[in-house]
Amino acid sequence: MEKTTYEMSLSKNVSVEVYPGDFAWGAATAAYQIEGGWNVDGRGPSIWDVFSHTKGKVFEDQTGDVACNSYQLWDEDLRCIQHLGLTHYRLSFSWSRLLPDGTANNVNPKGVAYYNKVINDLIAKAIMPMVTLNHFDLPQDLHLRGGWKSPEIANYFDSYARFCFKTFGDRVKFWITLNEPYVFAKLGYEDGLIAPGVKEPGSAVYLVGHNMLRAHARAWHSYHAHFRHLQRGKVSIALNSDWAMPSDPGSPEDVEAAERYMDFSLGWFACPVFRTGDYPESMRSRIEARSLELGLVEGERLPKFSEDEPTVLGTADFFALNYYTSRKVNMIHPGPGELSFRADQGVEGSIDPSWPICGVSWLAVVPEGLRKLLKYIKETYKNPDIYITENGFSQMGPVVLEDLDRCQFYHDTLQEVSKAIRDDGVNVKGYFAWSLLDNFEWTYGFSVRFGLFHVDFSRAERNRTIYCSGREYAAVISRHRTHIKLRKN
Ligand code: PNW
Repeated sequence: MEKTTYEMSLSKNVSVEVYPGDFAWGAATAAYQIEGGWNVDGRGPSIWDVFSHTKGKVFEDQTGDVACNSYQLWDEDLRCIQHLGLTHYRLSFSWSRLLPDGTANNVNPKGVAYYNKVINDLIAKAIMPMVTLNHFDLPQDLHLRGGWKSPEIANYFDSYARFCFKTFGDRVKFWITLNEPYVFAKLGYEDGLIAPGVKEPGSAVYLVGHNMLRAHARAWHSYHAHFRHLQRGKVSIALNSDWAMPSDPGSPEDVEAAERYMDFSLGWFACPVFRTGDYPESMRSRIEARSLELGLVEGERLPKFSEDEPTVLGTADFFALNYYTSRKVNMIHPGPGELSFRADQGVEGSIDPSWPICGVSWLAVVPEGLRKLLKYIKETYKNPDIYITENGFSQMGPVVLEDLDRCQFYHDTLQEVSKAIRDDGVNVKGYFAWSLLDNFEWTYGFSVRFGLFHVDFSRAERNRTIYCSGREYAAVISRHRTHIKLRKN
């Protein structure tokens, strides 16, 4: 299709010249959201199979049983990836497709063959895979053994990670251990909104977050000790964060509220890994004080890091950031009897009425928040290399293939990223759009579409059709590649 003048001008306006030559231009997906093939070729069940098969959990009781059918249609996905001209593709492994009961005692050869094909096909086209080991879909058998609440999970995860490093690490050079521990722990164990649907406010959330950090750290240390010298790859953990700004920048209370909002979201995981080896001071002191008020023992809710275990400090070779939105923040003053994460945090975020909402209600469009967040990470976490491992814009309701507002969104966002690199000196090394394809958007099912390609879920073929925004993104990548070639000559 001919490019519209509008589209051309948008992509031309992104200042591609500031991106480093080896910048990663990517898109991301996750196994349960795209693969389907939930019960074929020896795959074991995950907590998401169980959750989505439970009535009333997902929009219209939809499931990921088929989703984009990427398990059968990988060739189509590869065509989409090539069409965009991506240099990198972020996917996740389905743990229970590789190890049906979650343990390395029982390997599923068909699962290994599937991911070998995906990885080999990518490499053959000079596209670098970035692999997330676990993106929300814990094997159900491990959940029944205590799952993320059990300390044992770190052993299971470490064995799985070693299996993956050994099997695929000759070709995979970017590993993400876990995706968004904040979202998983908070929505899965505090609010009960996503799998495994546990609602134990103010307690399980910290235990699960802690075990996710322990599991991540174990896997990083395994890579570092046994694989790095041969494979020369990098390992990190994908952390999501809003950018929090004070409701009234002139109010010291609101300024403190915004800081605490960051501590309880990004800092919860980034502070142990990148800064101190422990949780942020504001988390420790608030949770302790409120525990005392509730008559609970100190350290019972927010666990302590054991000195007998490998340290979590320094267990990331780059900073993997998922950014979607921003919040205006102010203090709240919950009663002393309220046991919840929100009460511990003691702040609340709201959406500025001037920010457009795209698709889902939580997703206010604030591209400038990304630039501020990148600068904050540079200053707070020792100027790391940063990969933006997810960022995107959703549609709800009737499908619009000429999605000009999403084109505008990608344009504005990439503009902010280039300012972060050029004007703020942030080491941004890559950008992954969420998502390559419309897919199973967790509790929203297929009603929310994040893809650069539209997927027709009403047809068995699951036809993929590029959106205007996909062409826009492809044009930016192509301009960057041309620019690099010219610079070299
Ligand atoms: C991320 N929320 O998760 C995930 O990594 C993706 O799997 C997901 O599809 C994407 O963002 C878009 O939502 C989130 O409810 C899931 O605030 C839920 C929320 C935020 C992020």
